[in-house]
Amino acid sequence: MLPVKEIQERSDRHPKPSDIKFQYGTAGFRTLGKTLDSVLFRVGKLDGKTIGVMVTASHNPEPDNGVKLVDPRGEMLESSWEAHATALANAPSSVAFVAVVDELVRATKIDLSIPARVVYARDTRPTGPQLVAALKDGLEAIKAEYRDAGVTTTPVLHYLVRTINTKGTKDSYGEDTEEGYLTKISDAFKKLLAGKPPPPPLLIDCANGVGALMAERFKAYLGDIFAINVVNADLHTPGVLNNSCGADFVKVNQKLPPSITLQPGQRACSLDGDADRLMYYYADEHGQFHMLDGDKITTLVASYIVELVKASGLDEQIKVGVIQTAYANGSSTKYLSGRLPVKCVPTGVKHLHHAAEQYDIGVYFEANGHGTALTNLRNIIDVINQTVGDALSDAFLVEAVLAHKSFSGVEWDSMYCDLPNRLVKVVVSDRNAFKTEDAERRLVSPLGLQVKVDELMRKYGGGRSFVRPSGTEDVVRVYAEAATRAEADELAFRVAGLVYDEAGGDPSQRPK
Ligand code: G16
Repeated sequence: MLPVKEIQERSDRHPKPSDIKFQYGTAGFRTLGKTLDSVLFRVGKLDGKTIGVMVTASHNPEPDNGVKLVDPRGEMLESSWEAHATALANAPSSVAFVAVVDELVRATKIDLSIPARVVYARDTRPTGPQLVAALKDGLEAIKAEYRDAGVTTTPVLHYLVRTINTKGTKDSYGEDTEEGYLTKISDAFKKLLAGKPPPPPLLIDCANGVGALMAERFKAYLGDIFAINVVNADLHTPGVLNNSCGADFVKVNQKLPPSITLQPGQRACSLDGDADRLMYYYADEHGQFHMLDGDKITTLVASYIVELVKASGLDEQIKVGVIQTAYANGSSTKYLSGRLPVKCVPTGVKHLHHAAEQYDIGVYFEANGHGTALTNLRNIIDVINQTVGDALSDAFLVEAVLAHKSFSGVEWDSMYCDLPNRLVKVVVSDRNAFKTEDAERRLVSPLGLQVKVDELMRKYGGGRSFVRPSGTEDVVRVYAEAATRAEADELAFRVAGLVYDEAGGDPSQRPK
């Protein structure tokens, strides 16, 4: 039996704002933190196995917040649950909310005699504590068993969910603690580096977010084998999170955070606000910045894995594949397609991860640095978080592969040459008017807009552009690449102009 009265009474303390329709986006619910109280009260209601709730808005500005839901295997919530989560979040009143819960219990045959189990965590955003309190109230209302994992990274929460659910089974993934996570990854990294010269110290930009806590903790576990230098680790000054630093800043602006200076030849990387994205870069001999994004990481890791598989004589038995999105640089797709199967799926780790599972070894990275490799190859398996992209574990993987290949940033970068590209955000009145097909590479609505984008693309040699609504910010994104930097910029801004005109915006705000 549902404790209806209790749920209703408590739900009344967390009313849904009547003027907001919550949308389950690319990575869960995400909007201004101060409007999310009712959403937090209402999430986290599955049965039996433990699920995870991460309170974070990742790369978004500090005032935003959000929820990422983690399924019992430690992966992103199964798409079929998104509709249920959306219905729960949007029920207009506590009475309607109870009705939706009741319907959900019936439709999905939830056994109410088994208590729901939830492990939750939050990043360092100022709205986190209040949203966690709303979540706890919701969990108590349905008499769920819960565990507070405190302030930690998204990948650690994914790890905890997988370890809790596999504890004592043949699939056991490790100890269900932060120490278990740190030990598992650092031990595997040390084994991979055995007999190799230690990599040069790595500067890690933590976006002034929770990744700084974990990066600091890793130091003790890495011992003398690998030195890391943690920067942008200010967790107290208001407004600094993801501000002019972090993986998204580097990828979008294609430059170093102003707070960082690199010596010629130095390698460094940036995480995002919840440490599930990784962006590498290095300074060449003239001190010039070069970005090594998710596509470069895919290429490095996938090529290394293919070499390992071949060297072990297993290439007939083991199928290796790469998953990308429309944002993948055309040169990376060309380079990889000549060597192994490459598949394109819509933006969002939830799509990439599931496609990667179709291979014996699936390597996926979004260009923006979200990714991992799903593999059973001995030695490298444990350094990689198998549940979700994990910036710190990915950085260790990169360093191990570079050590094995005796590569510096320069050799890695020269595997292929990026096509110049540009990403532009367009603010429109209704991003839901923009609908896509073909793994987000083509627009189906607004009607006729794709034809205009095609016409523009044809004017640029090697030009490629696409338009898609963001699932994490209230904007439409435009990506363009072309043979030269000037042409890539021009194509991006001309397509952004088309989008803006179509959406009927104020001419003074038109992108230029
Ligand atoms: C989330 C998703 C990523 C996606 C990114 C941007 O990242 O997990 O898969 O690439 O949003 O999505 P969109 O272009 O739809 O806004 P994060 O790091 O913000 O959680």
